[in-house]
Amino acid sequence: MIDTSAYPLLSKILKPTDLHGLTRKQLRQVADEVRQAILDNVSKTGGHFASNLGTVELTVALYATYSIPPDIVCWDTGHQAYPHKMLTGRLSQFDTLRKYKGISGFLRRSESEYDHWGAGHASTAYSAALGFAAARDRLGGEERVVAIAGDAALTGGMALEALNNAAQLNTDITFVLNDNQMSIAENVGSLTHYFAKLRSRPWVQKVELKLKDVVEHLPKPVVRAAAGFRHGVTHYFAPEETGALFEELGLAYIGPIDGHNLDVLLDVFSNVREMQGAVMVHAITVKGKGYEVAEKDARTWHGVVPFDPSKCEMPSSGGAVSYTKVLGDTLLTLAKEDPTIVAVTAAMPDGTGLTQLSKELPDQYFDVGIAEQHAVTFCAGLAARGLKPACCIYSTFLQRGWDQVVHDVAIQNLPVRFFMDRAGLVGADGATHHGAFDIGYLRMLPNLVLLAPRDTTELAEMIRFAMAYDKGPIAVRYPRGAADDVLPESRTPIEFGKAEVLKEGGDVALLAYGSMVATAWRAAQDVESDGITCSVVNLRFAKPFDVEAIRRVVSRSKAVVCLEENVLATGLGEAILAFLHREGLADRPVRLMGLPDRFIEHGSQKELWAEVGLDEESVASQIRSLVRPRAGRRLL
Ligand SMILES: Cc1ncc(C[n+]2csc(CCOP(=O)(O)OP(=O)(O)O)c2C)c(N)n1
Repeated sequence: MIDTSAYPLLSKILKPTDLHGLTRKQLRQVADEVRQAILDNVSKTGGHFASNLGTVELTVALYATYSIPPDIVCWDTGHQAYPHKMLTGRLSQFDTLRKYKGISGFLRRSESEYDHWGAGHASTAYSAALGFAAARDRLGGEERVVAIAGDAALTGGMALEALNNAAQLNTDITFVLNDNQMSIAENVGSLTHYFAKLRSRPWVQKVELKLKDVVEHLPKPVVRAAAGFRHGVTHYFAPEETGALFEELGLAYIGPIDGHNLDVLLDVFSNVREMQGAVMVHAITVKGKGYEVAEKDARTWHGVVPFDPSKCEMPSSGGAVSYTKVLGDTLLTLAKEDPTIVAVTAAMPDGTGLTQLSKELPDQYFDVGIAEQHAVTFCAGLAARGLKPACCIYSTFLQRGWDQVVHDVAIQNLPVRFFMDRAGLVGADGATHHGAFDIGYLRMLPNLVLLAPRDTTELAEMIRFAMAYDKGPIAVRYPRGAADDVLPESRTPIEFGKAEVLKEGGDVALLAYGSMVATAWRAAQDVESDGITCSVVNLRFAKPFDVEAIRRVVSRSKAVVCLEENVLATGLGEAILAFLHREGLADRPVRLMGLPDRFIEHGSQKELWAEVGLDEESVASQIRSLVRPRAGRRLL
């Protein structure tokens, strides 16, 4: 529990309606205390930083003017909703932010009754809020519905799909566009230029009377007749701008407004709450607001590790070379040698390791925005016309482009190379970000080859292998962070569909995939002290897996353990078990180790591996239980 006495007014706000009745001066103080609390606490725990400093006034103003409950607020992604958490009774828990069993870094419907919408992936809030509004209209209710999304979230197709649907539903809803001109990196695409154009218009400063006039003097049926009313309001505030995109979509557009000017925000929101139809409030904010270095370099300060706030610098992460860096470096080297290689990211140049490549080879680099579906099909087009696309993407975000992988890549058998970072448990980002499903969702697809390296050196080899492979789609999955360097340095070259047998032993065959190879190796060493001998197989390929190596090693073993950092349902273990049955090799005990059939929350990777039984100790005890089912009795 943090000491909340440093925030005398904020600590008294336990729910949004506690803000009602406070003077504007007091609301200003609450906002200042929220900003201070973000700095004090996120600098200790790490977490999303710049985005949250940018939403302080927006949140205070919204919660001071809307009535929550019953009103509903849907935050997009949720990485900018720490002020929301602080105003909904969770200030004292900020020392547990993103920690094991602590509060999540995103919104979770299970965490708080005020988290109306859970997220982690971007661009969902507008759709969800429309669902809330349409359900209210059908079920009967008076609550207002608000959705807040960043400018980069609008590069995601789903947000635009929702806006396209909004006016047609003829429902009352407030969309807020939190425009800070940034994604994690600079925002991309034509919409961002369009927003810049809107930003250049005179800012709305005095909304209250004008808007009230409009609302009060329009008879209800006219107000309900959405188009006329909306255009009326829009033109009231922005007479010089016609044909604005939002207007054309049938929304009333109000903006741009200063997203840090509490007075303006309070005026606007208290009036917009009374408006009918779909309204878009365009608020201009500054990512990192109030912490100078973060304002200047919001990209670096988007997400932070613990830092000393007085020093104004982010400690360097140091340590072993990450998988992400190896991807970036290797692809850069290959792309320099071969100009037909192109790298594609969906708004994650830093996270996927492509930043250096983007600087050195800008013509061989594409950032398509938060648009994973488009990224995949764009790569399919690039491949169809003869380039060699590397689609660099997190495992969790490729979920969004799955139909595109099936329909546009696999069915057409196009040689798109997928490099899936953050496969397995990612740690503090939690359930929405774990790469828990990709083995299943890719293994089932005809034509697609799927592999995973045992360490970073092998990743580099697999990248070379994948970029040279041109017979169809191929995907390499690798985990967050750096590799465990426990494995022997001797290596065999990557061969299509071939595993690498690292160690042979007669008792238990450990068939391990990707990140689990090192864990299997450590567990095998551990049980050796009990006289138990294991084979350790680095499977390398999940599809096609090496039936010969598996047949050979298993037939010499008394028991089998399959290990993967993926849900067991649809995982590689299930496929191997089916194979062993077909081969008549399932007559010995076979254990499948992987992620259980539930969503895993946040925590350090170590804590989470221990929780799900994928740490070295759990694997070793599984091996012992196979060899000695009852204490002291060797059955096998
Ligand atoms: C589908 C998806 N792709 C990528 C991400 C990674 N991501 C997290 S926040 C973010 C940038 C969001 O920018 P914006 O919506 O403008 O909000 P801001 O941080 O600027 O407030 C990205 C790309 C994600 N969360 N979801």
